[in-house]
Amino acid sequence: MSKKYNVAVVGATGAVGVTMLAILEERGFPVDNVYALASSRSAGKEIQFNDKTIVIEDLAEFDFKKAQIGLFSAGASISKVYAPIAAEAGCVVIDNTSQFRYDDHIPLVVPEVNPEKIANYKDHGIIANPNCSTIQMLVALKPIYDAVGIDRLNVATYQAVSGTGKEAIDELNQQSSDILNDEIISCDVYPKQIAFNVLPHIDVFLDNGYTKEEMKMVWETQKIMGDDNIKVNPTAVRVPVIYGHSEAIHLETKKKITVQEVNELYKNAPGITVLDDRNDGGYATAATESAGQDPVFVSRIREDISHPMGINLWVVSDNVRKGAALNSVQIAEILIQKYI
Ligand code: NAP
Ligand code: 12T
Repeated sequence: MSKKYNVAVVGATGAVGVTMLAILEERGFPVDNVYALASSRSAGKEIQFNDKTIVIEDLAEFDFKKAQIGLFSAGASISKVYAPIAAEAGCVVIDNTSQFRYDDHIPLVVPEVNPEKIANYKDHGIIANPNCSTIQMLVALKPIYDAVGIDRLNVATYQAVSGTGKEAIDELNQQSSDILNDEIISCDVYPKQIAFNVLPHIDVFLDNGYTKEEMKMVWETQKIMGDDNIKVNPTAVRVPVIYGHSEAIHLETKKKITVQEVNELYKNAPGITVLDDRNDGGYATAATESAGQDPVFVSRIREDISHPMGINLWVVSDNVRKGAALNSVQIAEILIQKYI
């Protein structure tokens, strides 16, 4: 009989945690016991996993000696406290928060880009999962980077509210309904109206005028590509979409590459689906193609008419799946195939 693993999902009642459980089930991950952990508010509630009823447990009371793998998505402050405790107990942590991503000794992994870094889990027993916007961008850029190099990129994101969590999904739905019914709206999660609006602000503002979400794309791209010289100029924007981040990416490559060559590269690229018919509707959008699906969709591949080394891409993917839960489960699959 092949080996089975005990898996703890931390933040199991959240937008990402629920999807982690669904993806473990869908992909037939070899689970022996699954432990669904959340705050004391959720402890005692029941969920279904592989036709079994699982009772949600309080994270604060859980003994991590019982698990070999911990999938964490309950926020950075929770990971800061509990990931080292889990790792110390012998449970390898795959962490979805920003807590450990920029630590030199902790691998930051996109399986299609740098799977070999998973081996470094041994340093601290923790592997970090990148930010959703970085993951889908790097899946799309890796084939081009390997073929011709990338000097610089400009990117504007159009990010779904599910990236913030379940309360943000509720806020978008409630504001939309209130506005359509001529009621007064309330803004609790975001500082301004998100329904029927666009906000140039994700995560906190930093001293350089960029937001932390924007700087994550800079720091994480350089770390994952292993290239401190790649220049990244991001603008991260929240849009009233529930699932699926979109990105307009403008690349400057080191050697000239044509649209036809990019299409050729994408034919054998893992995790990518090209949809680029250059006619009405012949492109991917967040709600119609990416929501609930695994691939990173690439559309609108064009040579930049203003720059000799420029290529433009439109990249769309489900932020909760490939941007978080799926990427973590793919890391766990490699971990068990090769290392534990
Ligand atoms: P969410 O829908 O708000 O869910 C938060 C989860 O954390 C819930 O399960 C919640 O449990 C749990 N939690 C909160 N406080 C806790 C505590 N004191 N002890 C134990 N569990 C606690 O948020 P989400 O969208 O799933 O995101 C969760 C985190 O994942 C984010 O903060 C972020 O760090 C990370 N994330 C990463 C990415 C990425 O880009 N890779 C994307 C999205 C999210 P209760 O239901 O009991 O409150
Ligand atoms: N603030 O994992 O609000 O660093 O969309 C992911 C998503 C932080 C993270 C968001 C965020 C993260 C968001």
